[in-house]
Amino acid sequence: MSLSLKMSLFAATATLVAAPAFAQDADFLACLQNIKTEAVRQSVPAQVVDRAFQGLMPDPKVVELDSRQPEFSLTYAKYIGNSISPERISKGQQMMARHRTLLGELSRDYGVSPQYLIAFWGLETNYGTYMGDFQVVRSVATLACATKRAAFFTNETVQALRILAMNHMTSQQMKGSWAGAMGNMQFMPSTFTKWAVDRDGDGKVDIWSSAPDALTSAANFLRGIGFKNGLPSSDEVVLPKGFPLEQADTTIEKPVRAWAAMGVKRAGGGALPASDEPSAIVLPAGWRGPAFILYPNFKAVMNWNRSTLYALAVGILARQITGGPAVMQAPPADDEPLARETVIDIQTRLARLGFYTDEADGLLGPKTRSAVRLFQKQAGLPADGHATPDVVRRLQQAVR
Ligand SMILES: [Ca+2]
Repeated sequence: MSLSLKMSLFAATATLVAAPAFAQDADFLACLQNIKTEAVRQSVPAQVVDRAFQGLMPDPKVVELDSRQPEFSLTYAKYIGNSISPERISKGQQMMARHRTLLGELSRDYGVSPQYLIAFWGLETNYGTYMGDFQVVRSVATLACATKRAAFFTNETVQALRILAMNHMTSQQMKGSWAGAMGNMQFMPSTFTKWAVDRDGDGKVDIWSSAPDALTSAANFLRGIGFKNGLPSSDEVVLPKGFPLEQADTTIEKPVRAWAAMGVKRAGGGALPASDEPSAIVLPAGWRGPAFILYPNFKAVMNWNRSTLYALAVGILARQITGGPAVMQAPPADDEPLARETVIDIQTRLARLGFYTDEADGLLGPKTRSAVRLFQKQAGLPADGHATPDVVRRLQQAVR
């Protein structure tokens, strides 16, 4: 699911790069034959595979979408603005009310807070309103046989075939995103075969049209990836004056009490929970924007989708669904998404300063942030690791 979501968010600002040539029919058929061998080894009846693969051709749309590269990094402001809307919050509240009994049972049986299940549902498919119309077997077989991620998608295709076998459905009925994410919660086939549950007792696991099956499957998955009722995934906080900004990083963990002792408070002024759980502070829009403390459940949310902005959005939506406040601190208005080529440019300059040793890949990851911090320190700027247009300009002037 992480894959499809990130891709779909990027799609709006993506450029088309040259699509790889299609595999020759013979290559595609040989690839399908390999997948069939593995599926049969995993107890999928051969006739189920044959029916799914009969006349199957690679999907050129899937190959094209897979070849797109994000042109810009996403900013916190843009991501959260796209993810959280008054409509999404109020529809989430309606869903909480509509499924109250089931959600209460799931909270008791699986230890996952209802508002998180509803928040994932809202972010993945807007509560089931867009689940994708691609044929999943065709999508994942195309990705297995015509892209560089063969091993991952070979397994996904095998798992998709197992779903056909266990659910007695046709591959035409099994719909999803172009990258194979399915149903209300956008489960990849391998997530489905490992975690999906038949809750309504009709003998089929239907994550497309049964809300009980979809929500229970999400609860089972979320528990499986480490979510526990207790502290939320994150809280907005206010940092005291003089807070050492280089400590605001996902890699620096302290007990919640230790941050409180440094003067970190909840946004709005309340005290942090009296807890010894490990936690980290992040500044997703830099030191001028909101600060968040990340509790252990944040890591569980990241196991669903490995994007910090996605995980922050889950926590923000979950809070507002239960009537909690919106994020109080506005992000700076002059923050801008950086073009991939700009990120490559600053990585190259940071490397010349000896601050960055990785490949210049155009992605704003932890190593780039850490290199930006070193430059900011040297330049006497607040060391938040956030590459604003101003930081980029100063770096370009400093390193020619
Ligand atoms: Ca069912």
